[in-house]
Amino acid sequence: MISLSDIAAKVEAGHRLSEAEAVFLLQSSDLLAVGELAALANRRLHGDKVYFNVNRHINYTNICVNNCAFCAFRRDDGAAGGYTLSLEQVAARAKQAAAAGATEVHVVGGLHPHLPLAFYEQILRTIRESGPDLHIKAFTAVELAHFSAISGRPLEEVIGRLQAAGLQSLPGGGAEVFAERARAHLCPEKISGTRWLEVMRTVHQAGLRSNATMLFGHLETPVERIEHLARLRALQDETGGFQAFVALPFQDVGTRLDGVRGPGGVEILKTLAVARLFLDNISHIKAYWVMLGVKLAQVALAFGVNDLDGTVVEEQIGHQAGAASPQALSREGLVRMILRAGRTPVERDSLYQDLGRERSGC
Ligand code: V47
Repeated sequence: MISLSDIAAKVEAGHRLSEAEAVFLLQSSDLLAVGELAALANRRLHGDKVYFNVNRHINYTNICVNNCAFCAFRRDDGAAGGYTLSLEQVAARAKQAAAAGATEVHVVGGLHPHLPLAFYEQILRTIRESGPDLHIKAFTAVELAHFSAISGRPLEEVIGRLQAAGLQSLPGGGAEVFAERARAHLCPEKISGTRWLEVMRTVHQAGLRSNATMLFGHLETPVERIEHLARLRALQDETGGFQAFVALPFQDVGTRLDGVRGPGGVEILKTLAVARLFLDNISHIKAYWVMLGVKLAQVALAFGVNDLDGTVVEEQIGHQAGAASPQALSREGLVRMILRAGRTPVERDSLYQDLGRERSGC
C-alpha cells in the first residue's frame, strides 16, 4: 500500500519515485503536502533561486497541415487569418528583441505544406544577422520531423544544416501527451509520442539541448500523465539533454475539444509539484505564465517551480485558445513577481548560466 508518509520518506532520502507513487500523489487531495515535498526537492536543487529570462517569441506561420483538436492557432493554407512572416518581418522582430535587451528568441510555427528547408535556414540566418548575440531556440521536434519529410533529407542532416545556420537549442513543444489513446482524439495526424522522443534523442546526440513539454488537463488520465513523465525521465537517463520541463495547462477557448474544460488551479499546482518530484533528472521545472496566468505562476514557485518563461512579448498559441494573461511581462515585472514570492531572481541565459545582472525591481 502506497502512503504519503512513505513517499515523503523517499523524497527526504533523495530516492527516485515510482510511476505508481506519482499517480498516487496526483490523485491525493492533500495539495499542500504534495507541494511541500516538491518545494523540498526544489530547494535541494536550487536553494531559493528562481531563474527567468528576457526573451521574445516569434511564431513565423500559423498555417499547418496538422489539425490538432486542442489548437486554436493553426489555419489551413489559404484560409482567412492564415499568415507567414516575411524574412523582413522576422528581422524586425529580432532587432526589436535585441534592442529591448533580450538574450533569446523562441521561434516556432505550424507545419507549412510548401515552404522548403532553405526557408528555415534563412529564418535562422536572418535572426543571426539581425541580433548577433541572441541565442536562437527554435523549432519543435514536430517541426524538425516535418522538415525532414518535406526535404527528403535524414533528420541528422536537417539538424546539421539548421545548426550551421544558427540553431542553438530546441523548445519543448509538440509533445502533447504521449499516450496513443489520447492522441487518437487530440492529434491523429501528428507524429507519435515515440517519434517525438526519437527526434529529441537525435537532437541531443547532435549536441543540442532542448526542453520538454506536456499538454495536460484535457482527455488524458492521471496514469497517462505519469506515463508521459516516465518516458521523458527514461530518455533523460539516456541523453541528459533536457534542460527544463514545461507543463502546459490546456486552454479551452475556440478549440475543437467541445465541452472539455481546462484544468483548475489545484490540478495545475499538483501536476507541477509531481513533475518536480518525479523528474529527478531534469534540473528545471518551468512555469509558463502565459498559460498559468501571472498570479498562479507566482504561487507555483512554492510548488516546486524554479523557472519562469520569460518576457515573451508576442504570444499567439495560448492567447488564441483563451489565455487571459497579458501579452508580455517586463523584466522588472518578472523580478518583482519573484521577489514578492520571497525568492531570489536570477536572470539566466538560455543554458542556465547566471548573467549576474542586478536583481532589484520592487
Ligand atoms: O506545442 C497548443 C501547446 C505549445 C494549446 O520549451 C496548447 O521553453 C495549451 O511549447 N492550450 C507551445 N497549450 C508552447 C510551448 C512552450 C512555451 C513556453 C516555453 C517553452 C519551452 C515551450 O503549446 C504547443 C502545444 O503543445 N498548445 N494549443 C492549448 N489550447
